[in-house]
Amino acid sequence: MERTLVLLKPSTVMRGLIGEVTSRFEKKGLRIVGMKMIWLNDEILNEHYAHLVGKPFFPALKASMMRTPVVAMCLEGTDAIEVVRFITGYTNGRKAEPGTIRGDYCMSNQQNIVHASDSPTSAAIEIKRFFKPEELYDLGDLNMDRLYALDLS
Ligand code: IDP
Ligand code: MG
Repeated sequence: MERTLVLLKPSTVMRGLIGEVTSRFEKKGLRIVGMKMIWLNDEILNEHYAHLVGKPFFPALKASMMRTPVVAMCLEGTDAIEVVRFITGYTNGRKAEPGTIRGDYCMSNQQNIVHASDSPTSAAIEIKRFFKPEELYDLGDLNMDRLYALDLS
């Protein structure tokens, strides 16, 4: 069972899509084990997007991430990191496949609806960045038989 970090970006908040996008993850069968709104600042964004410092769009990206609070959520499931990236779709919304979240909800490369951790290493770091241990819940085997049936190992 894996956990991954998702942020619903300010474009999602401003466009009233929090419920719809959250619903995509829930309907897929990912379990929400932590969820809250946070207003991000320079410090956390410099850390979170450290791999993009120096890119020409970096200041605009940071400004766009601070326009409203974001919704941070920790999602749990078998192969959750890969599954969430797969249903999130390609970074640029104009190139993302229809059926993916970015493909269905945005036209932007920058304001592309969600952030999703891209590897087990970054998921572990990012979950810690946005959640204290006591803000994450253990749901035990709740609904597991319906979500996975005999897939469980
Ligand atoms: P990802 O979100 O698909 O993992 P990254 O390359 O990690 O993509 O970039 C992080 C975020 O930076 C993207 O989600 C997007 O908001 C923004 N971004 C990435 N590349 C560009 C670009 O070429 N122009 C504008 N914004 C970009
Ligand atoms: Mg990334």
